[in-house]
Amino acid sequence: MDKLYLKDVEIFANHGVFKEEKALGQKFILSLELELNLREASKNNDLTKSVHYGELCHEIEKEFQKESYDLIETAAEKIAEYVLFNYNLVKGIKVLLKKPWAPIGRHLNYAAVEIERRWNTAYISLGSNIGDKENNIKIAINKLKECKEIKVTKISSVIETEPWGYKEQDTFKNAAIEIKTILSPKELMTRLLNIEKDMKRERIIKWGPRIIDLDIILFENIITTDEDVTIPHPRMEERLFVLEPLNEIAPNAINPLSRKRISKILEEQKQLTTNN
Ligand code: PH2
Ligand code: MG
Ligand code: MG
Repeated sequence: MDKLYLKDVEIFANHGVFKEEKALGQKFILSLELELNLREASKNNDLTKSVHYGELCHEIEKEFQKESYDLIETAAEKIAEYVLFNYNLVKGIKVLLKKPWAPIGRHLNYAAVEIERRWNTAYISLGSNIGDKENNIKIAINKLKECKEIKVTKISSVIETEPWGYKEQDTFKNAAIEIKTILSPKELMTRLLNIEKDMKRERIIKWGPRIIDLDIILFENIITTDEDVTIPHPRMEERLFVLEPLNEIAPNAINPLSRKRISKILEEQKQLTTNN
């Protein structure tokens, strides 16, 4: 991806753990690396298809001075969020924040942090088999839309499915959505669990009846080994109720473990079910 840089911008601000730093302020040196596609801007000589680096420079200075944080980590995070929330064309950002006058009683060139944040693509499967099932799915999607760190970019239709795993329960409604998020997989998982809790989800029987279930199926091409957040979803390839809606919105997405496209996985799974 193309890059746009602001390098070594000097900004006077009051971030620091020590009260003197908050009172007196000091010099910071901020460098940004924006990830965005510059092709359209360059081909048509069109600034509206890029980021005006002059404006950006003034905007981030204002943002950087608006509040005083203890940590340069926090100050850098706020700048990354500001750019990702306010500049639509920017897909990702690297922020390098240096503090050359860090008052630590030693000479040093600078103390610094560097962070990288971006809008990642993830696919979420939704299911409900209690109450107004379709409406529960709608409510969950609306709650996701309310998070500013999440953009819902595609929504499948809602399909009715037979219960899988634990059969003695009502039929399900299932759907899938595509999101763009700046959250980590773990943070996203926490948001999903909070929405389930908000909607009074109870966990009684494994694979049993539920008001709402929100599962991360894919997150970019990440493969986790984490016990709490297993990505890709370990049973995604066996479940038509996941594959059918997902295939509607992302037939070409790839399971990084099997390296197969969703359309292919669905076709194979359908074959298996009809043969058995
Ligand atoms: N969810 C389960 C278990 N079984 N069956 C259907 N049809 N749809 C689901 O969403 C579902 C299920 C556990 O997450
Ligand atoms: Mg589930
Ligand atoms: Mg779940």
